[in-house]
Formats: sequence, structure tokens, C-alpha cells
Amino acid sequence: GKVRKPTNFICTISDDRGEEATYCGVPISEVIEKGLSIADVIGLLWFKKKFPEWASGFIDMVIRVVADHGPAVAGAHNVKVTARAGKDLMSSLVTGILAIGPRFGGAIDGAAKYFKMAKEKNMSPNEFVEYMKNVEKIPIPGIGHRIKSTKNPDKRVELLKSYAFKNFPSTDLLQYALEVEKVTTSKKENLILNVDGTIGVLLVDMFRALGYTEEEIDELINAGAFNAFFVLGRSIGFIGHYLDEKRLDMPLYRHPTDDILYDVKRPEGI
Ligand code: Q5B
Repeated sequence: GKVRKPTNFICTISDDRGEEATYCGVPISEVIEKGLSIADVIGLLWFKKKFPEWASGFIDMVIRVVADHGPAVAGAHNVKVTARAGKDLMSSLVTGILAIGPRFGGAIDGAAKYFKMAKEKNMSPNEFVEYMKNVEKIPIPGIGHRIKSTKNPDKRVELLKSYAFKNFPSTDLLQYALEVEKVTTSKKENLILNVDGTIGVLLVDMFRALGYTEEEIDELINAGAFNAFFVLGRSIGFIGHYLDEKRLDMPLYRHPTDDILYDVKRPEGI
């Protein structure tokens, strides 16, 4: 019989060979006819699943609450500076995305990883905080915020928590993270469970409730799939900041020298 030639690529998420392309087997026209949301499309293309309404609703809320947090955050700042250097949309957008990292927006995977590990190992919240300080020697991902604190709570976190308490079958890891927050905020009021941390632990709770095994969840975290929600959502805001710069026709940005400490010393021998 015929032997299929070996292929260079394998694709398990979409197919463009028929009359119309499919998202994980679902034709795009069906996506539209059935009124599937952006969150449903994420479910199909990232996780190859049609998520139940409560999970799609959560994903939709995540994308909406992380879409922007003003012009001062690291990523938006990069976008604005790059746009003002005359660069195009894509160049400006990627400078914003490239600023997403363990300190800014990209702490979702780390929060999921470490809170999950701590709960699995039955660490008390105090033991976990000590472990992160003395063994991992890193700030706890998902804890701490530059401007939000117990006195100035993050409304986004409140929204995510109340959605989860109302709609999730279980909020086990969120509740553990809230116990950890009690320990950290007793040391410093800005060491709250932040937006990244809340999304991270709730994604673990979500995938567990959807029947994923612990190993499957670890694989997603290791692949960067949890940070992907921030990357996608915040791209909406980054594009907004780029368009804002173009609309305002802002000139080249140069940082004021009185905001820079110049500490340059000429080396000996020259
Ligand atoms: N300390 C976020 O730091 C920040 C500690 C900690 C234990 C911690 C810091 C941090 C983990 C990473 C994380 C996501 C850098 C944040 C986001 C999206 C955003 C952003 C926006 C948006 C803030 C002062 C003292 C030191 C530290 C201790 C701090 N964090 N201890 N665990 N996690 N968090 N990032 O205020 O004794 O004085 O030496 O790295 O989750 O990015 O809106 O801006 O939507 O765009 O600058 O919301 O917390 O304080 O680093 O100078 O530390 O607190 O050890 O102790 P700060 P630092 P000491 S959400």
C-alpha cells in the first residue's frame, strides 16, 4: 500500500485543509454560530478542550482584568518609548511583551509552581515563607505589589476571588495562598497576594477541577502556559498605548538627566 512520507511538523490543534479551517476540529463558522467566546477559542487552541461555562468565564475575566494597568508599568513604558522612537506597532508591542518577567506580570507560572509545591508538601504558610527565603532565596512569586497593599487593595484580585468563591468547584490552593498572605502582610502591608499570584493559584484550582492530573498541570506551568494569559491580555493594553502615542503624535522621548545619577569614573592609565 501507500506509505505516508515522514513529515517535518505535527499539528494537533488546527487544520486548514478542508473548506474552512477548524479549531481543534470545530469549523470557524461553528465557533461563530454557536457564539463561542474568546475564552472558548483559547480553550480549543491552547488546551484542546471545550471548557465548561464557569472555567471559560474565569478565563474571560482574567483577560479583561489584566488588559491594562496604566502607562507607568514596565511593559507599557517600553511600548510608549519605542513608539516615540518612531517604531511600528509590532516592534513597539514586542518591547512591552519582552518586559513581562518574574517581577512584572510574569509571576503567574512561578506562583502556581511554588504555592502548589508547598501545599503538596504540607508546608504550613509560615514554613513556606521561610522556605522561600532560606532555601529558594527568591521573593515569593505572586506576593507583593509596588502600589497595592492591605490599605489600598487591588480591586482586580477582589473580583477574581469572588468569582472563584462563587463559581469554582474548589478553591483549595487559593485558600492556602490567602493563609500565606496573612503571614507576609503581617511583615509588610504591600506583601499581598497580587494579581499574578491570584491568577496562578486559581488556574491550578481550575485545572484540578477540570480533571487534569498534577503532572499535567506541572507540564502546563513548565511550558509557560499560565503566564500566557497575562501576555495575551496585556497585549490589548500595549496596543492601546502604542495607538495613543501615534494619535497624540508624541515626539522622541529622552529621559531627563536630572533623574539619572551619573557616577562615571575614568579608569587609571588612560
Ligand atoms: N519582598 C512586585 O516589590 C515586587 C517579596 C518580599 C518575600 C516577596 C516584589 C516582587 C514577586 C514577583 C511578583 C508580580 C517587585 C507583581 C504585576 C502586574 C501589575 C504591576 C503594576 C500590572 C514589588 C522590599 C522588601 C524586601 C523584600 C520584601 C518584596 N516582595 N519578600 N516575598 N514576594 N514580588 N510580581 O515593593 O527586608 O526590606 O529586604 O518581586 O509577584 O507585575 O501594576 O505595577 O498589572 O501591571 O519594589 O500589577 O514584591 O519591594 O522588591 O524592594 O522589596 O519586601 O525582600 O525586604 P517592591 P522590594 P527587605 S504584579
